[in-house]
Amino acid sequence: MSSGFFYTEEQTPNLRYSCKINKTLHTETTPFQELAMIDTVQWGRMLVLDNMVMTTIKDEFVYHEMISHVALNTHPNPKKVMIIGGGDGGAIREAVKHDKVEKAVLCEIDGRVIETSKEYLPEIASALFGHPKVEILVADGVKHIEENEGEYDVIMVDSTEPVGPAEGLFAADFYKAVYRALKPDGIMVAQTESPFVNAELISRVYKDIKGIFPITKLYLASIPTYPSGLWSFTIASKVYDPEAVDVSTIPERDTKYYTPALHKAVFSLPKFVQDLLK
Ligand code: AAT
Repeated sequence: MSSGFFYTEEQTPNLRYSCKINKTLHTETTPFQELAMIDTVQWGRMLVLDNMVMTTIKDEFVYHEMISHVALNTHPNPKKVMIIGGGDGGAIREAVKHDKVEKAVLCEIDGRVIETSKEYLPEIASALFGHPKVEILVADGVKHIEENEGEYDVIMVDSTEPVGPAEGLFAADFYKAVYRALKPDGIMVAQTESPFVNAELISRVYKDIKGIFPITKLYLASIPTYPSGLWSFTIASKVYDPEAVDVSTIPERDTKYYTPALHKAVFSLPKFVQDLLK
């Protein structure tokens, strides 16, 4: 919903978020969702899907670095990586920074997200312009994961909220299929919403994933344009413990949020978040 000079999002029936607009650059109805590109004063250009902020130029680094580098620095040899969703290209841009990543496959259901991100968010979509390590599939991530077994070292679930096309990406059966699609020492990471706004979802998803993978952990990052500003990621691993990584061996990379010290620190959770995982 945009009224007057502000973009306003109804984050929950009790919570609205507004930001001042310079210009609405593009709107369309894709076969999957309502898509908008809005230039905002505070956050620069913003991708909005179904009236929810997906990413913005000014704060995208937090989400994209944190969904990718924790898993990729935990796996000793992440050769083949899958990103489900993530059509803006931010997560795959981070993935290809790793020398050991030989191939990064993006499986995005909505080709229009990819095309409009290349047009309006080229800084985020930089790896989508013919990068040699990148393969792009326009397909349903649930189906792709079900059809591939033992294929990937790391799978990142960079999905929209659990409504519409992304509903299946939060289901226990999907996590079982992710387990099968991973190699015997594979790692998955998923964006799992806000501990303030989506507490029940976090508890349920964590329990489901913990029932499937031997190692399951949750970590947090501060993302100002998402509901409540505090965001969670759930990481699950067959062999390597993300908290046990010797962070002194992590090579220096071009990041703005992630650091090796932070990699350790993010697993120290506030008490109310620990309580969601019991
Ligand atoms: N990189 C941050 C942006 C996103 S967008 C998530 C993407 O997931 C969208 O482009 C959407 O089209 C895609 N998607 C949804 N369902 C599927 C599916 N079944 N298969 C493949 N792709 C899918 C994430 C924002 C996170 C949180 C926002 N509050």
